[in-house]
Amino acid sequence: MKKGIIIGFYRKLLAAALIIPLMIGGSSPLFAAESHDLEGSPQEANAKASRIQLEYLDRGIVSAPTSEGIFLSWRLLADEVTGYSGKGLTGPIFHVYRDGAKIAVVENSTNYLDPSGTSSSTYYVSAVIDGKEVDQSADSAPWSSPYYDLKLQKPAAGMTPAGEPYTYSANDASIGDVDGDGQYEFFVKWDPSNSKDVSQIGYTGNTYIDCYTLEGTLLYRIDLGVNIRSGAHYTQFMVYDFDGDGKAEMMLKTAPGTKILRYDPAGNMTSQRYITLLPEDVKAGYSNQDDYRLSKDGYYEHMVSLFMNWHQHEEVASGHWPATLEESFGMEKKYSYPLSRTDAESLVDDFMDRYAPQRSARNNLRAFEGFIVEGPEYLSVFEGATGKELETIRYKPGRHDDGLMWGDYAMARIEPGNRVDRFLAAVAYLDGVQPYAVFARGYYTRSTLVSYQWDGKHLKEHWYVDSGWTPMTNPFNDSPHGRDGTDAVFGTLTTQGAHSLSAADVDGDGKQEIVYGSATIDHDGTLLYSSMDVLPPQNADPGTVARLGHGDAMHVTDIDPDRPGLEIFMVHEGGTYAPYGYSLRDAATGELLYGGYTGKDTGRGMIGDIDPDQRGLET
Ligand SMILES: [Ca+2]
Ligand SMILES: [Ca+2]
Ligand SMILES: [Ca+2]
Ligand SMILES: [Ca+2]
Repeated sequence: MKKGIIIGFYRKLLAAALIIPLMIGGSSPLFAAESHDLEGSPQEANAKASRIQLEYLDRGIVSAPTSEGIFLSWRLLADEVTGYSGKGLTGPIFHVYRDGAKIAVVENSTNYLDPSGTSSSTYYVSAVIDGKEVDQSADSAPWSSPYYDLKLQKPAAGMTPAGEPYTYSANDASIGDVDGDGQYEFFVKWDPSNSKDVSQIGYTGNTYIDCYTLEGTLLYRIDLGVNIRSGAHYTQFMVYDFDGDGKAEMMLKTAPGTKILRYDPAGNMTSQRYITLLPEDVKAGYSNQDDYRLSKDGYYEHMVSLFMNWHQHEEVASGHWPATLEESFGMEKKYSYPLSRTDAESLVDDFMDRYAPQRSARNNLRAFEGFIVEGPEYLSVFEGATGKELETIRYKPGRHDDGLMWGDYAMARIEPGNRVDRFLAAVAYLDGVQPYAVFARGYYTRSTLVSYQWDGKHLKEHWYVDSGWTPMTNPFNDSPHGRDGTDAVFGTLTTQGAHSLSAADVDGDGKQEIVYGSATIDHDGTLLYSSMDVLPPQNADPGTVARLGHGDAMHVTDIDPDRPGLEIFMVHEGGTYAPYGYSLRDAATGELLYGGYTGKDTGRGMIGDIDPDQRGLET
């Protein structure tokens, strides 16, 4: 068959549920869902699978030279799966061809090592059902190396407003078939050498996201602009075919100044186009030329303005926070309110030069610069193949302020712009049929998640989860971590989030939940559970019930095959305020299976089958 015919064949398959996604959200939930399904009748499983809107991908055959011959690997497509055995999924057998001659019959596997293969061999495989070859893959010629080197086009080096030079290196990546030919394209995030953690002061270079073909052609570049800071927590880009037209879209947080750069085949830029600002923002005077990055002086002014308006802050007016800043800082009352500019400046000086350094020697607010704490925040959808902006909406929820309400000034370490700017995202089959985009903001204090459906034209909000603010008696001296948010339903979500989230069907109904660190949001946006336990005797406050809490690493999959369903392994940061430094939980209920108190921030954790003599994975 010619390639076009093969593509036609696969296009037909699109209607019937296709390939098993390789990975979603760090686990393979659909795989797990199907395992559940297969426990019922195969007919039922196939009926369910046929409703799921999956990626349309080709056989994906690749060949690579090894010291023992040419290694071939290809895909098994979802509709080809007939069941499973102790060795994994079962499906068609495959005929392997080298230079037009059949050299092997492969059963229960999607790879083959050809000891007689050479660098000039050409391969294809055919799936065989009921003794008949039902398709034929594209031809594959071995790579020149055991890996494939996709050439990237590194952005030019730059200079910050403070005169610091920076360069670029490739960072996060994602994949999606943007043009519907069944072959993945590649999305690469460029990270400037001065990218910053949200707790670190300073300017950063812009973040870029490139889209390349497998052959290395740069299709376009999204320049996020100066109003999106660069760092691991700021930009989570989701690449997926959300509307099921066979072509992937990209969604991510944007801001005025974000633009799409296009190139000719020689790599020369041919056009640049800014995203569309919301009409009310244009009316309010915002433009794509804006630069909201705070300078040191700008931050000082920002604080003067905050202090001058102290008397009318919502939490002050309601009596939750001290009526005066002197009281907040533990000083005798000196000034009358509303504060005059002179008095506000005196208080900002005192705050920056005395109060903050007294809280922690590491607080250096005079040097605070490079953060973005004002200006519109957007969520944009881009067409995967061209980078064309399809829709831009307001990012939900907005930052509200520079982190004051988020507790960024409350702890000993004063870190404006920290907790407010923690972002996570995922693709999840919330209804068991379609992929939804999930975007999350905050996890140490106020914790929020919002899910969207993309119909090809517009984002439609599906559900919204918000813990509410964590109440504080004094935003400049309090401990907001581990405290319930104001929302009656989602208040316990605070401090449970991790640095990642996972989409996984934890209760086996075919619909994916969001495993949000130590809590899990059910597929319908309700709270499934928020894991808590009693602090052990060696803790400073034994007997108290506390959250399992935040952690830096989390893994969700069928860790213990002898227990039904999935398990969650996580490490925890809470130290003496957390019941466990590490925990294994039942993913359906959050029930603890095992865990250990460590009394310190347990920062890293991993799972894997390191001992083949023990069933299941080790943690
Ligand atoms: Ca493609
Ligand atoms: Ca699409
Ligand atoms: Ca479920
Ligand atoms: Ca299990």
